[in-house]
Amino acid sequence: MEGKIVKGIAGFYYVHVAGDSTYECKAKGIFRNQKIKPSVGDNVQITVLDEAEKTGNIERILPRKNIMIRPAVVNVDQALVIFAAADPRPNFNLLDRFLIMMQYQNVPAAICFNKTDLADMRELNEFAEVYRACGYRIVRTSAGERQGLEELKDVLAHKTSAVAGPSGVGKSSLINCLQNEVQMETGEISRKIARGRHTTRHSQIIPVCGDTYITDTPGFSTLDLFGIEKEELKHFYPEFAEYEPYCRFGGCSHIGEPDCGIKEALARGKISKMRYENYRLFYEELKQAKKY
Ligand SMILES: Nc1nc2c(ncn2[C@@H]2O[C@H](COP(=O)(O)OP(=O)(O)O)[C@@H](O)[C@H]2O)c(=O)[nH]1
Ligand SMILES: [Mg+2]
Ligand SMILES: [Zn+2]
Repeated sequence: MEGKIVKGIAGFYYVHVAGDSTYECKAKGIFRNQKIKPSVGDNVQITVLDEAEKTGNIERILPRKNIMIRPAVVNVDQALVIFAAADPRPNFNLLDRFLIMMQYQNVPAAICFNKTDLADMRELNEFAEVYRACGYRIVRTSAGERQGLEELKDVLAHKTSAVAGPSGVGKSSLINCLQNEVQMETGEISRKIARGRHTTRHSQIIPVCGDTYITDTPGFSTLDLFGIEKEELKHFYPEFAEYEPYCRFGGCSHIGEPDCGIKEALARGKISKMRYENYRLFYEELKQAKKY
């Protein structure tokens, strides 16, 4: 049988077989045979040991499409970066870091602004427009009032999406709105108690329906631009591409050089000032990091 590892805890792997159910599996012999450790997101072949008990053994890990480091999930089709429109206010520095790291890992990203019920919609639409103009698909939702869920489902359909975003923005609440099988614990209190079966302490994949999967991952509020060279940072800004041919210098960093297409586009309001300012900050950060 073939399935997908949706969760791994203490040497057990939970393998979801579409249209069937979830088997608790060991992975005896896998490391010896394939020299890799099973990971959440792996498509695997299993043999059933006990059909009534739903236990099995993983026999083979099928080839991986990609590997995401943070969150640690394999075979991801896209990232869904979730921020709250308010409470907490979106941190665009962090949003840009997420987008850069996803692009660096070759994972396309869509952005979800949740808690629209608390938002100043005019302000939110302006922010959304900045990112839409960069080529990102944007969804606006309220898990609280169950708004925007159809569009969100449309973005997720037939894909495995990795959720990313800071704590408290409503990641788990949204996942609960999308399906009924697994109810994640939500809110401040549950995070403090952290004893439930579905608190977000490990990465896990949740079947939404058919071939649509979503991962819930612990939120994180800082993100290192790990592994990126300052010279390649500009490649992770999709909106730069159109204006780069107008830079005088081929290797233009768009910081201090004269006749820079990006800075001209910035002056004409074609590139977002906020996005560019973060670019400069990140560039400087990567430059400093290199020194140590
Ligand atoms: N007003 C409002 N509150 C929300 C919404 N979505 C989630 N919340 C609340 O925000 C808090 C954090 O939600 P949670 O799903 O645990 O966030 P996570 O840390 O990103 O998984 C909880 O108290 C939720 O009830 C929303 O759309 N509107
Ligand atoms: Mg959560
Ligand atoms: Zn330039």
